[in-house]
Amino acid sequence: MLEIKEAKVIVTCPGRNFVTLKLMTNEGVYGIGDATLNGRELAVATYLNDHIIPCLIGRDAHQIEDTWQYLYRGSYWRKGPVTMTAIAAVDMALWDIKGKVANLPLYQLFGGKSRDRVMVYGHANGRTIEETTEQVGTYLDLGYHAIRAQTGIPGLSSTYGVSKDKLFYEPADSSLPTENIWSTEKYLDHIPHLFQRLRDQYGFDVHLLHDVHHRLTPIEAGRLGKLLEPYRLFWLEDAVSADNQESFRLIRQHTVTPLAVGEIFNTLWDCQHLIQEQLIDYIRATVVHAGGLTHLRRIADFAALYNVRTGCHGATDLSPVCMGAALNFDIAIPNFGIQEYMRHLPETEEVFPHAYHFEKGFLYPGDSPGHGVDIDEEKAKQYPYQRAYLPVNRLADGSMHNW
Ligand code: EZ4
Ligand code: CO
Repeated sequence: MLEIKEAKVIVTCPGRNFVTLKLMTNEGVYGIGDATLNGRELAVATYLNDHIIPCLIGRDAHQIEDTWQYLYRGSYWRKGPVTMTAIAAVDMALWDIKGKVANLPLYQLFGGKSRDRVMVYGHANGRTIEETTEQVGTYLDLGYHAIRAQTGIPGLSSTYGVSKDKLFYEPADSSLPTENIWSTEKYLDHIPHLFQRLRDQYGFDVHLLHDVHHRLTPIEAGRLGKLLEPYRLFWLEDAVSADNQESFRLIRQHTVTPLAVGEIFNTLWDCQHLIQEQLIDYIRATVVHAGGLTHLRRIADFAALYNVRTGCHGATDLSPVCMGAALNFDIAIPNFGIQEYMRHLPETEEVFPHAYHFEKGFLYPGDSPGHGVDIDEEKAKQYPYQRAYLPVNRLADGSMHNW
């Protein structure tokens, strides 16, 4: 039997924090899984070290489904970002092992390629519409076919999605949460001008996306979707918080702008109604935060029944390990839509050598066995963990708002 013999959790900060689980077997083959939960990294490390790893030693590394069920049902306490990220890490590592044993890239185990390449989008952002427009031009020059555009809002000193660095976006910027101030009124007045400018300058051949980052109410989101209809967005992301899935019904009643949501979802239960009632067009759950490949494939299959396509989260806090796993998933499933891709810093790339590569707006998973991503433990040791939080958001009167 291929037995899990040893496991370790590697916490490293090559430009930002990443948590990685490494599972070793009695036959020498090992697998790795991403376990990074931005701003709550050590909670997952503890969950793995103290509560999961003791149960894994001696288990059959080939029994991925049974191990998933064991960790999900067997904990009694289901769901939640910490639990599901920890389960995802185990699941990714076990799929990696299975791929290596079979000597096949994971997409082959998922039924083979459904497409030759994976369309990705990057984040263009600037403090002003002019700056964002310029940045969209830079992405076009890099060959992107899809670009998310965000801009600073006049009268607000900082806005979600606007960063100092251009091809790298890191919102977890401080050892205690930074405080931002938000105004929905100012935002709603400004955003349509951005997309008008972008369409005037670049036409309709490029896919444009926008992320609202959970800041509107359903009726405000309906209004924004309607205002943006002339600019034909690929999607409007996280228009409202999806704690209440019914919220999306109200948005749908007012706009045909396609809707995407799900980067903070952990299970199929978070999007069951959104999918079944066709209230969204793209589901953004990804491997690391939604219970791994085993559970994400289940979400995607369910979504396929309702014409909902995938658009996996792929910001910088999703490690190259998650990206390698996501790309093997993206290239294999029938209802793939798009993959988010924010570049990692060179230090991160060094710690995580990977088989995937970017070319002219597409990512290719490569043909290495498993998910095709490894970790250089010696290099990882050079970058100790640094506490970093995502910002918090308040309205002008001091009320807490969604960040
Ligand atoms: O703010 O990944 O679409 N991407 C995003 C991200 C999230 C971060 C949070 O960790 O909304 O930039
Ligand atoms: Co987002």
